[in-house]
Amino acid sequence: MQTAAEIGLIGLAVMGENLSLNLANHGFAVSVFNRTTARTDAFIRGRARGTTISGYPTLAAFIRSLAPPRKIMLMLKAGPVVDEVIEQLLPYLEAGDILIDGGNSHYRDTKRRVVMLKGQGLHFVGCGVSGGEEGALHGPSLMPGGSKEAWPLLEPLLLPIAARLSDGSSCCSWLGPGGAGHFVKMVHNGIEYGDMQLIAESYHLITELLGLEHRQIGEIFARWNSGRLNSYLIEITAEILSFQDEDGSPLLEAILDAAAQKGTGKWTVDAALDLGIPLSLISESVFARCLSASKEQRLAAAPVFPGPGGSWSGDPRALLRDLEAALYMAKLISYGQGFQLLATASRDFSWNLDLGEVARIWRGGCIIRSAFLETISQAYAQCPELDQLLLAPHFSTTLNQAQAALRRVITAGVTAGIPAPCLCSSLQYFDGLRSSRLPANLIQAQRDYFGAHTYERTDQPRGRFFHTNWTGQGGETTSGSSKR
Ligand code: NBP
Repeated sequence: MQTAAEIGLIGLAVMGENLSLNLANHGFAVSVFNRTTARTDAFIRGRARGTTISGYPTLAAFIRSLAPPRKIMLMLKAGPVVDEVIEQLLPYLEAGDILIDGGNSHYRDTKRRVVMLKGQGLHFVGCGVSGGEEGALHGPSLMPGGSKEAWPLLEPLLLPIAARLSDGSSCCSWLGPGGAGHFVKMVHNGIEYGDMQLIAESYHLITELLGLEHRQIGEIFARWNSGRLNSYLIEITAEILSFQDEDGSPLLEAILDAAAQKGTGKWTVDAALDLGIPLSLISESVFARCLSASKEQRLAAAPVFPGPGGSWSGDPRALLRDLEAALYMAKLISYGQGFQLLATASRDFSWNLDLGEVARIWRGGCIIRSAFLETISQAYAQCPELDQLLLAPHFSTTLNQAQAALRRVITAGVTAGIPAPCLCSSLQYFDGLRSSRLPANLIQAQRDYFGAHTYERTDQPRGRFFHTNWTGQGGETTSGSSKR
């Protein structure tokens, strides 16, 4: 008789297949189910042949194969599909069973599902999975959160299959209740958007200002990858730049310059707006993809607006040194903004996120993995209550050292008319952050002038609000809706 499986997995597309193989490679008995049975059959006959994976044609048979309390991982298209499958599963489940959603679900959906299933005696865990196909198979970064009661039963299954750091620790850690896991995964993806755009802007500046060939630019990125910019995205950029099409020309040149966005970048920006966090760099990266996708408009505008013209003259080696420093500084600022978003969500939603631990589990397996994340873990280890990552010693020292380089790079780009929205945005944020006085006094005056929204005074304690009858014609009544 077949022994009961330790975990079940529903959804055999690229992520589900690879995660179930990863579980099997770690010795777990895995049952799998997929809506389209032909896919299950092909998997069992193909990649899963000779492993501890068993496939089932019906949900009833799949559920019967699982050891109680059942642990079922959903690797499904995010959205209503997850609710549909939960509905289909409910008649078969018993109190204490655990559902793990490993897809890119919205954190609000996860929070709702945790509450809904708790009412039925079931545990629901929203587990961010990052690392794509390779990560899913060899070790992803896993970001679980939700029903804490499930964690002691899941820990022995999830810790071994996640990526491992050189100190032997696993890139998986319990993050918090409700939608905490999926929120952290969402911010991971937002940071990924920012990193990718910053790298793309650097490539664009090198191409346009220095006129180097793709192979040479690939060598520059490979060199950067051996220094403080060391990361998966810089590494693959070097490889992409050197990759040749069938005719020997760089494949990158043949790829259409219109980037897609699937939603997690937008969700991150939505969350930042909801929580009032200046997540300017990631926001710019989403908008940069939107502008890139407006290819027809750009083609129409190009001949109408010729730009400044002229060629750049300067020391190419100095420009490359500056660009490396500028890229590192902009990256620091992006992560500073991302971690501020995490800190605020943690406080507002009472998640008690361990931000140093978040940085640690992102150091392996996931798309934004990099050496630099260790620096963030160290900053939070030294000061767990750190309010602004950029004020931690390594960060403030680097920003002070690199700001002149960032200004020079941006000046070169702006003068030549080369767009670098995220590099520019990082400097704008930095200059705003280090300004003890901003022109928001005028904004408050304007708001009070036209809408009686009131203002605070510099010569009075915070929290006391004043209204001025600016024209002599308004009354003394103030707006009750926006004292801020
Ligand atoms: P997809 O996101 O393409 O989802 C495909 C799976 O959903 C298939 O198993 C499909 O079954 C199933 N499905 C659909 Br579509 N509609 C269904 C329904 N009404 N009822 C039951 N099953 C249904 O797969 P993926 O790319 O492997 O991603 C899985 C999850 O992991 C997603 O949430 C994704 O955002 C997330 N993720 C993906 C990556 C990545 O690199 N791809 C990385 C990290 C996270 P079928 O075979 O019968 O159509």
